[in-house]
Amino acid sequence: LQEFMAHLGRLQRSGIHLEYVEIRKEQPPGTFHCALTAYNQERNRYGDVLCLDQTRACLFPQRSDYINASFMDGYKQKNAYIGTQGPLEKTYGDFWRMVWEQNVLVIVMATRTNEGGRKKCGQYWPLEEGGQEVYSHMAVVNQRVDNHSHYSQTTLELYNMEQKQVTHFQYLSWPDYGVPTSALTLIDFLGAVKRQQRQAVKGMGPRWRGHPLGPPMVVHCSAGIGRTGTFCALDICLSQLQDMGTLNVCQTVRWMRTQRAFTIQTPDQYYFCHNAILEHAQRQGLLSASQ
Ligand code: PTR
Ligand code: PTR
Repeated sequence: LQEFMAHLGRLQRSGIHLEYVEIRKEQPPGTFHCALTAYNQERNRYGDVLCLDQTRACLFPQRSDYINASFMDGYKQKNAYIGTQGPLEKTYGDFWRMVWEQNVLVIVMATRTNEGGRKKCGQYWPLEEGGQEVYSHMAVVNQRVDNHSHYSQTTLELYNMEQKQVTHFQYLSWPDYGVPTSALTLIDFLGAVKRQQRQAVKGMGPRWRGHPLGPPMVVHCSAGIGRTGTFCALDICLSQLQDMGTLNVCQTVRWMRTQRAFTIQTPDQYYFCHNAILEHAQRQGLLSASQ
């Protein structure tokens, strides 16, 4: 943490912005062939936000195995996340198939479906308690909604051959290209998400034979790069801090961008990661308030 503080002290805000400008110059280390085939193109929400062939989360092959989604490593956990775009009506079935096939327990949504009169993400789950929808072959039932001040938490049951439960978390105060109004409320949200993931993994018992931290969490916003990247970077850096007492935002973001191209969209989002960690460290008493 001392090292991180010294680094921050040297850079100041404009220096952090410049560090991000340097990161942005690096080209994604792979190809986008699959995302660009004619059949798949209309399955991308944004023509300029594609996923790398090398890290994409493939569906079990049917007509196409494509969804705009990428595996991303977490802290000491390979494929801790699947970063993806906000589902399009056309891809609701693919999205739920991915959730089912990857044994996903937790979905994190960092956007609203509409912002500023523009559609940012489809309404891909039944919104009301008791509601149910069928997406391709999957029935999704809304069991319960808990509203918190900055987010909502929804328990969903999926029915295919068998039944599975997934918890959907939606963070409500984060405009795209922007940063959340409060770092600490986002960190509290992250805490709630992680608690649920831990609890759900425990609930799987010996049926789960993968990484002890469980199957990947699905994280999405509208394009699945700006807010999604910021959320994952923050999770990774806070885990680094907790485990090692230090962290490195720059390396974390550079690595993340090799897996889901273009993650973290603005200098302010990059700065926000630093600031959020500082606020967290202050709250935890790791720093005096004057630092
Ligand atoms: N890359 C990790 C690190 O930074 O330490 C090492 C690691 C890799 C740890 C994979 C756990 C891993 O999980 P899995 O059980 O999925 O291989
Ligand atoms: N070309 C799109 C646009 O600018 O409209 C790409 C885009 C959209 C990029 C949203 C990032 C966005 O934000 P987020 O990844 O946080 O949803």
